[in-house]
Amino acid sequence: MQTGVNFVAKTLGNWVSALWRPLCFFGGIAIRNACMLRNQVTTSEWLYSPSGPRVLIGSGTQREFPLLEPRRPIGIVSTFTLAAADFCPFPSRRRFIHSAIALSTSFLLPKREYSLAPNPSSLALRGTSSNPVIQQVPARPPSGNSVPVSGPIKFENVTRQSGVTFVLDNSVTPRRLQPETAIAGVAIFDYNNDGFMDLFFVNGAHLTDMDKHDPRYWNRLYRNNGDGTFTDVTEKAGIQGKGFGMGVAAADYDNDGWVDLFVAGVNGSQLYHNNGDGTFTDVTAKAGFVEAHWKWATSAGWFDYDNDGLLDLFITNYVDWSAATEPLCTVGNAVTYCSPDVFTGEPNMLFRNNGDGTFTNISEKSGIGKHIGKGMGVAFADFNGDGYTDIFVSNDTFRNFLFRNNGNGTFDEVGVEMGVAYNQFGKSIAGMGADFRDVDNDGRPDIFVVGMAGDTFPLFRNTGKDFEDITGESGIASATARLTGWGAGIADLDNDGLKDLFVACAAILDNSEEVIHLPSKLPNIVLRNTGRNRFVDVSAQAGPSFGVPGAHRGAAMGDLNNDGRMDVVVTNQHALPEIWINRTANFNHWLLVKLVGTRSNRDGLGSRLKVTLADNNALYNHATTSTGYGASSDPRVHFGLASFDHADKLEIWWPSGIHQALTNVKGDQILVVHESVN
Ligand SMILES: [Ca+2]
Ligand SMILES: [Ca+2]
Ligand SMILES: [Ca+2]
Ligand SMILES: [Ca+2]
Repeated sequence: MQTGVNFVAKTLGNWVSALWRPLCFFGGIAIRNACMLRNQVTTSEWLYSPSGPRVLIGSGTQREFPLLEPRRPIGIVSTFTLAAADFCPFPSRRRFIHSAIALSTSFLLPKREYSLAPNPSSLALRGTSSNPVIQQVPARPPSGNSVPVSGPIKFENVTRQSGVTFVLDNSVTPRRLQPETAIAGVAIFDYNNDGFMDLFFVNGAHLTDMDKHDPRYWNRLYRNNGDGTFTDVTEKAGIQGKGFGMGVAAADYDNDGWVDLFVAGVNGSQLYHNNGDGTFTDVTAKAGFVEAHWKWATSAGWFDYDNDGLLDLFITNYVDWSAATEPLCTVGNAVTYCSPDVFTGEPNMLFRNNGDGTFTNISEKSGIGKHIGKGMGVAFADFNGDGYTDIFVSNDTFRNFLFRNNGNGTFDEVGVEMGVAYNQFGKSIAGMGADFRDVDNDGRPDIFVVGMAGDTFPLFRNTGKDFEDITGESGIASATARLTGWGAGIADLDNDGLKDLFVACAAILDNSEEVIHLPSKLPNIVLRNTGRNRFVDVSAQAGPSFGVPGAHRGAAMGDLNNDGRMDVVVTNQHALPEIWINRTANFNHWLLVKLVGTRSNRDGLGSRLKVTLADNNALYNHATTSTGYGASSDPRVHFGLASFDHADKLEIWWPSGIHQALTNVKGDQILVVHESVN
């Protein structure tokens, strides 16, 4: 963006009104009026000159506003149209200005912000909770004794040489039926316990009969051979599937040491038990699931809501849909996928694991079933540090849900009071994928959720009391305002100790070129965490093939080649998936922790981990496989250690309540930790 734009930057105070007006101006007449109404600030005609305007755009923190004068703001105007339209309705003027300013800065100055140097300290607040995980909160990311040579985050798409030939088939119909655009997810999991993460892809079915008999519609399981190649073992595993699939959730629900699979679908879902010999058995009926349970399920996730050592199953349901009743939706002469608004939402479901291979539907009893939404992604974390795992659900064109686990078998939906129900403009977004992790290493899990163009992708920072929307000031709003995201994940992609963001992007309409004159295929994006809760879009530096657009959907995160760099697998409609091997070149160290629960669930899901480095700074993460949209990620808990070759201390708070501490843990290894019952 610096091309052709000539800035003058200086620091001034009290330029709030002057700075604010041009942002509204960019939004056009309607937006300008809205701003005038709320804030009684009149627009200046001199800004409205269509030829060569000198536009003042502020940036910086609240007290100081460096001014930027783009002498030739070509190309800026169009971006601000969208951003300003969203910013103007912001209820608090001060906050609005701050957000808008942050947005303008990061948009105008990507090069200035883009730094490969070790990161400055974060803005994390210090914890006050009595919870031991949250209590000790060194606020700064690690700064090592030796400076790491940090190259940009880089990915290489290795699908073509990997042997993975899966093509996601959504069975496009002339009517454009709703499930077509919503598919589908992917799992990164180790089904044969050889230490290499394998891949499972969910596939569609023939429409409108929802039949999977043609192998083109089979779900596919690929064994990771450990040498960069994968072998299709679908038939041997007996896991071709049934019906029109959506999402997948992997975990060892029966604690036998073999990871099992739940596949969520439009017309029924399936539970597959891993037999430990390379085969799976469909145990859906045996486990107590009946036809009446099934609604259109998009995602699912395993977690232990009552800490009894048995993983329970949460299923996000979307809308009440059938091919027979779906209306024909059009824009002009073009048939399009309908807005979710034309369908009735569905409640989500929670099934308790009885420990004998069966499950009990406790959706009503737990309070989960009381809330009707249009569920898409689901992510777990203990946001309030009470030792019980909570649930975040993103809803499509409906407010997000945050189910607080009360620890007594019930949940309260607290999305509104906690500040995560709506985006910073008070708007419900077309929520898609979500991840729920501690991005600023203050010991409190934050929430990242993605939506459609105009929503921006909210980042909700957990303050310890509630969540603060930092999408604008973090730089994420400007990077994502024009994007539509599906899969999403939070992971430290360059092992510098700060978790970064990855989003699989594509429009919802496959004919959006025709309908709204916008591309239907989009490139994925990666946003680098530069500390101080700031993120920079580094997609352009992420490798020569990274910017290739696609009809991307699900994204799972994990380390496929066990080199400590987190890889990403993205599904792509009518195309091969993208297996993005992380090629980031630097000298940063890392740690992958594979948990083996004994009193807790065997996968250790829900465990909270804290790494303390030699400079007393701390890093936090927790064990979960439920990330993004319809995706299931590597269960191992990843840490980038920056320049530190070891962790002074690794602490684990298991769901059982057991606290375990290891000292002087060597970095650059996959560490297996068995839950200590002493
Ligand atoms: Ca494996
Ligand atoms: Ca199992
Ligand atoms: Ca990072
Ligand atoms: Ca890797």
